[in-house]
Amino acid sequence: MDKFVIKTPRSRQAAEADAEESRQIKTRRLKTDNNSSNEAQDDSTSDEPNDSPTQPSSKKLSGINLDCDYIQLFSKKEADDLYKRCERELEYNTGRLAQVQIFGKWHNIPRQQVAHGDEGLTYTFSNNCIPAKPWTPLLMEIRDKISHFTGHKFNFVLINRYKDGNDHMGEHQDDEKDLVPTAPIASLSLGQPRDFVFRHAGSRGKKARQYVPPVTVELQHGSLLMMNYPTNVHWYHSLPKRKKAHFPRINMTFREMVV
Ligand SMILES: O=C(O)CCC(=O)C(=O)O
Repeated sequence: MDKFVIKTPRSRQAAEADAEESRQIKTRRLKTDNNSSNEAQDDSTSDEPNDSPTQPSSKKLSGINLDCDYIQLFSKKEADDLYKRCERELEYNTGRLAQVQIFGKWHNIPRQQVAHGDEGLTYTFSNNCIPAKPWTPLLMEIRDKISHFTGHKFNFVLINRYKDGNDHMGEHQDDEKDLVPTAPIASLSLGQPRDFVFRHAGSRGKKARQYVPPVTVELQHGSLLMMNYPTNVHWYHSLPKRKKAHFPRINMTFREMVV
């Protein structure tokens, strides 16, 4: 069985991270490359590196009200092909749809973004309402593969493209009222591996009620992170800046929106 490694962030990492993350605090890190070991429960039957699309390995990530499954869903070749098709076919939002409003002022988001989904669905964050573009054959193919594997249906996908480690996503909860509250969010990563950090809601800020170590997962090319209920109710998540990440990454979060 694999093990979580509990360690203090290296000073270089801390310097690269967002301001909150740079505090010298202990964090749990789930090692996700095929050769590492960690404390998470490993549901796979073999220690061999996974290159088979039919037998993805799965690791359970759990903690206080934290329930996630990390799965290497696509082989390297499959993930390479999907990444190339995404780069050829996806068109990201521009103008107001690529901005957020904070204290009445519009700012460009530090990444590219687009949403696709069933007709009429929208996604609202930071005072901006993003309409879903129609599903494309590529996105339906990915959605259906994830649905087949997980047994969950999704009617919406939010896609973020990070050109390098400077692009990032700040700490937030996916708690929009449009989301079916108990439905899982399926997060597919393609391209540059990046750290994804969970922080317990009660451990944030000056009024922190309790100390729960943050949990960091490096999301690999072709991996799927299932964020199951009630993770999103109790934990925030972010994709911090990483200076050593030089290549683009595409993330798709498949969601079930209220209809
Ligand atoms: O790119 C990522 O992995 C983060 C995505 C995310 O947090 C979100 O879509 O809410």
